[in-house]
Amino acid sequence: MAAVVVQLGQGGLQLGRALFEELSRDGDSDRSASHHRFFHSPQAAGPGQALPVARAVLVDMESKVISRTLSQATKSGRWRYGDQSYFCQKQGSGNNWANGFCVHGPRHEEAVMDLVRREVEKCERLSGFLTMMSVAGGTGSGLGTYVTQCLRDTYPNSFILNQLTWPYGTGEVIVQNYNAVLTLSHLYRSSDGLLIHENDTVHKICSQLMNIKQISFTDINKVIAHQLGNILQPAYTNWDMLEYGTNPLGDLLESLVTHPEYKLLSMMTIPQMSDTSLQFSTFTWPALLKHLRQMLIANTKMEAGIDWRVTLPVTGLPPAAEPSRNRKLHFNTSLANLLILRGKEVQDADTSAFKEQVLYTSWMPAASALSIWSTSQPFNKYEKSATVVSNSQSLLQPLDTAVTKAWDMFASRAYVHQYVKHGISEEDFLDSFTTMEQVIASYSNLGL
Ligand SMILES: Nc1nc2c(ncn2[C@@H]2O[C@H](COP(=O)(O)OP(=O)(O)OP(=O)(O)O)[C@@H](O)[C@H]2O)c(=O)[nH]1
Ligand SMILES: [Mg+2]
Repeated sequence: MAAVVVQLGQGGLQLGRALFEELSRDGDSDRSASHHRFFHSPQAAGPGQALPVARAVLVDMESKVISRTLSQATKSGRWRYGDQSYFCQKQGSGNNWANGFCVHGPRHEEAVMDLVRREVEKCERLSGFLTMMSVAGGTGSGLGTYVTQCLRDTYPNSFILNQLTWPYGTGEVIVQNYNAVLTLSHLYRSSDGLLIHENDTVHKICSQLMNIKQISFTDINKVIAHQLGNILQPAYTNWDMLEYGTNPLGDLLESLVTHPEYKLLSMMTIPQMSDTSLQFSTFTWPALLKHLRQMLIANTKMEAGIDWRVTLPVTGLPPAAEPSRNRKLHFNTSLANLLILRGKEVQDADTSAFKEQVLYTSWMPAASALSIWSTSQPFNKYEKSATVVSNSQSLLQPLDTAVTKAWDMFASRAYVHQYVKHGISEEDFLDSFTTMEQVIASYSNLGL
């Protein structure tokens, strides 16, 4: 089954291109299956026209990033975007969610949905949509939210996964927390799952694991694209029965989003390192899985600086009998996890440590909370890699911080008039805050 990727705003355009680049580079994996999911092959019309074409729609309100993205893709020499797969205007949304959502959205709905429809018609069977955007600007976040609602209305039976880039905490955009709150609260109604990457975390991966000195968005996007590739490339959803996952977005969402109140997904991958370090490293499944499990329970999204003091309570003991350190160092409680293993000797990997009930909220039986995908095909240059996509408390902290900061600004009505001007009322803001408070409360309760 194929998926259509909808890339919106600067962040979505740049990261989306990095994703197709990563998928097109993964030459070792099952080419036809992977290829078919995200590319189609047009009838060759002329020189350069025979390259695989990404199943993508690009949308931005400025033409600059679109034209750069299109030409960078063609320059790869391995794939390209369709000649008429993009929509752009002359002026961006000025980091204003309301401008994207209330103005550009309705105005350009027909043109954008027309592009989407044409891409959908090229899919023999549609798995669903992967939309990619940052939550801090105006176009990706505002227009992206609007387009997601249109997708939901037009394709009620298709899966929609929104990949969202979370801004740096220190922030380049003064109203980023407003935009993030408005995006999440609205997407919570129309999307099937929100997979969030935090720029701060990925920046740390680039500096501490990849040893990059001057970190650019290109570096950050490569890391995120690698993580996404790990979940989107083909794998067996049931190794013992040799069942092959045919619906990349549906399989993922059905494993992880089992309750409409919980749609926030985060992910961690191991190993991630520079090419130089990789040459001198060997990996074993027990070591990889031990580290990945600790990353999950201590909520460290990278291998460096894992806090090994965070432990799970010993099962069977009443809370009072537990060593006090267990209660002090809060661990990350999960609702559901998807573990994805790629590489040599994958059949020997012992995954039982991810199946323990204490990892999961009490009302979710571990047997249905954990899904495992695996394949002996290595992914890109890593001979073995392990990834966990998690529906857990791991995003509580960035979410709580953004909502608190946005609320503080809203209390003094800072910048609110600029949103009202474009059609968002104070009431809408309040509704969004209420939705987010509810989401935060639900995730907090997982740990009780
Ligand atoms: N990871 C990543 N983040 C990006 C990239 N480009 C921008 N961002 C982040 O995205 C946010 C800014 O949003 P943009 O995507 O530039 O905004 P936009 O959607 O184009 O909206 P307008 O420019 O307001 O029309 C900031 O938080 C940036 O950190 C990128 O290539 N990769
Ligand atoms: Mg922009």
